[in-house]
Amino acid sequence: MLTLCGFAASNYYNKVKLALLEKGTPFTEKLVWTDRSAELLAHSPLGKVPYFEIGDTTLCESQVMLDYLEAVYPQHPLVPADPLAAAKVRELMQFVEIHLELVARELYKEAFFGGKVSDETKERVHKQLKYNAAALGKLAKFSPYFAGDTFTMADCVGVVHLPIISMASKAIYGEDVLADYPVREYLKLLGERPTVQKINEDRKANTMEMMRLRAAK
Ligand SMILES: N[C@@H](CCC(=O)N[C@@H](CS)C(=O)NCC(=O)O)C(=O)O
Repeated sequence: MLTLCGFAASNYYNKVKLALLEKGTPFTEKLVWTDRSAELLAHSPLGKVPYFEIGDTTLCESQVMLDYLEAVYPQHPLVPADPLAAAKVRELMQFVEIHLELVARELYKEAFFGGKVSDETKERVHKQLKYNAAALGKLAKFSPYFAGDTFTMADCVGVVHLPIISMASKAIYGEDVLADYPVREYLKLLGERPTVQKINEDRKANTMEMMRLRAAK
């Protein structure tokens, strides 16, 4: 039995959870906050979530976790059988994470958590985000799924990261760097899936809990 560790407000946690739900893989969830505790660092080298507990070992890095799932539970595949088509799906996922999510992440402190990001960082990130967002169209399909006509693991990335990137850029720059893409229609389509509805419900509940704990500090 797999245990998914982390918290449901995390986009990377939800990427993996959505893949588990879509594949129908049995799993349990363990609530782990990113508190840099010795216990967490013993399981996840940088104290990041998500990670799996599998027997007496652990596995971190969401993409590696998805690839492990695909290898061990090949039923309900989330990548095409053709190796090149599968690589194209992963290319899109990696592009979004390295060139959009990780870039936008520098804004989250101010966009979502009441902190402050320097003007220099905002300017640098804005330039990078605009440039990278323009290039997303070379890989993303939205036809109607993120990587083409079938739901794939790229959708586990699209549905969790695209809204956050849009929200962060709107909060900081007053403009959505993804405005040229049909993100709203895409999220509406994916929102019809019970798996995505479950992710969204759990995310909202966990975000409330996170805010309650912060306020109590
Ligand atoms: N590359 C990692 C990124 C995971 C990540 O950044 N998780 C965030 C939560 S959404 C986290 O653990 N942040 C706490 C920290 O960086 O200390 C993955 O794909 O799993």
